[in-house]
Amino acid sequence: MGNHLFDAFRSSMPAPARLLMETDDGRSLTYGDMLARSAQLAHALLQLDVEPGDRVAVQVEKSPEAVLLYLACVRAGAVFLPLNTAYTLTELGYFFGDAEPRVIVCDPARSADIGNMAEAAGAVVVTLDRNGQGSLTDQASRQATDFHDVERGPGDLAAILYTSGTTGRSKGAMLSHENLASNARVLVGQWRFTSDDVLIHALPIFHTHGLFVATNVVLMAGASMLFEQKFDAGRIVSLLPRATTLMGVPTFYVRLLQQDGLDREAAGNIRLFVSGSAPLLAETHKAWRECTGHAILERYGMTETNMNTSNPYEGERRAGTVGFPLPGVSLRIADPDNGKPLPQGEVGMIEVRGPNVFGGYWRMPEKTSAEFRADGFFITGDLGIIDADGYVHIVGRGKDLIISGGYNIYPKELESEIDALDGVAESAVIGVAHPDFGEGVTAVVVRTPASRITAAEILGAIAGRVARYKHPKQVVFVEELPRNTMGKVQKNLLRDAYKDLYRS
Ligand code: MLC
Ligand code: AMP
Repeated sequence: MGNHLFDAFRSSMPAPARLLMETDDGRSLTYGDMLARSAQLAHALLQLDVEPGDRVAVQVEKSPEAVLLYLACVRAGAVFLPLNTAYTLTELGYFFGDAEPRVIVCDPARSADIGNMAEAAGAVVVTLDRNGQGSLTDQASRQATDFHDVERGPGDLAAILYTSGTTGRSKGAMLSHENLASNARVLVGQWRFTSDDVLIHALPIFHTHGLFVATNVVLMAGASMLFEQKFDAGRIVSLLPRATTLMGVPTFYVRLLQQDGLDREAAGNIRLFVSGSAPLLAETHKAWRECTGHAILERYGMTETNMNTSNPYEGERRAGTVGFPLPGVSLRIADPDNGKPLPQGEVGMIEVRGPNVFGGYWRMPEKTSAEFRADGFFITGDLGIIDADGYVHIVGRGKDLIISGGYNIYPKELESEIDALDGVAESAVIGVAHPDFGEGVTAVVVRTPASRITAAEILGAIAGRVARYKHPKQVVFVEELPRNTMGKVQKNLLRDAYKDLYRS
């Protein structure tokens, strides 16, 4: 049977001496190195008693070794479970309790704290730092450089990625070998990736965009990447002449446009700029075209589905749209209440079905069935319309979700934290237009009578509990929240009232 996903990477692997990645601190890794070192890590995982289907939870800084660990998990038949490096210990506690990992890989600086939690969860803790050093790599360095990949079929789990839930409880999206392999294969074809491509990789590798869209596509094409620890606009401009393609969230493009050196010449070697994870403003699309001569290719996806749609490689890349359903993906606009397909041109719920769509939420059968229609379509929570030419437009969200700099933030999680504070009667957390992040997290708070709680106190209280990127950029105090006749907070009125909060 083989190992479905890794065999797919192997089938397009170039000669061992070809470069897979080069880092900003001058390290390089060839495809041959990748094979040998992921084999060593796979052996190390087996020595830690990892069995097929076991979860390996990973909260580590971006490094080549972190990518190798992902591949080692695939090869060892384990389920890779990446976690945002910004997550607090409180947040991690939930993930460990829910996923019950066999192994937790973390930064040495966190191993003492995580060690205590891991013991309770029955997991073993090993370390890996941003330079690729740690107890895991020590152990791996003593292993053989060849490995007989553990057999895994198309439907076996390759990864679980947690995605925040509307009720505040995160849900683990279960992604199979075929979900990942099929999507990467389709994207390689649609975006014309070849082994000659050099991708600037400046995204985090704990979410779908940086891990699967960027890394899997590079591996599936036998291409290479300039692997950046984090996004630095000035540096990216200096790398453009050495690359052929860039993938980013809209904030990347907004920030790059502010750089002096960005022009047609600087972007002359690039054949493709891709944007996704959040809406790219039509004005950014236009400004980019004027500055570099390139039309950014916008695509649409989500953790649960990988990529669903893409603007065309050849043909018009229409600003403000996410293009056409990818080959193999069925996409319909449906009545949100009953899933009945709506006529072309009407706004409704975007629903998708295909080999890219996940199998369900980890140990949450009710939540899974609530988000699938009987005929297998997944209810994305995004509202859209298909225009007369077939382009999909995302016009809003049926879910109460904020996307800031490409990260998802569910208001409910913050509202629960803020409402629990002494001196707070209630709160509503909203996303407000933000020039850098797209949406800025904003807390609208009603104090209890006589309370003098301040914004700084509120932010201080949530500091150790929720990741920093989720923190409100501003807290505003009001006497009461607007409600409709049903008593529901009218967030649309709040969004309107504060729409200029971040405009300078
Ligand atoms: C960082 N900060 C953010 C933030 N990122 N605040 C709000 N929104 C964000 N996205 C805060 C930090 O907490 C910190 O706060 C301060 O900004 C500076 O931190 P930093 O690390 O220096 O930030 P910076 O490097 O500037 O990061 C911005 C960014 C980054 C846009 C480069 O957020 C990023 O890489 N975003 C990409 C996210 C992504 O990959 N999404 C894909 C999800 S998959 P303080 O208070 O400490 O100063 C998906 C599916 C799909 O959505 O379709 O792709
Ligand atoms: P996540 O759960 O982090 O994977 O985020 C997925 C969500 O990001 C989707 O449901 C959309 O709301 C949003 N998204 C992704 N790509 C785009 C895009 N190109 N335009 C608008 N929204 C997007």
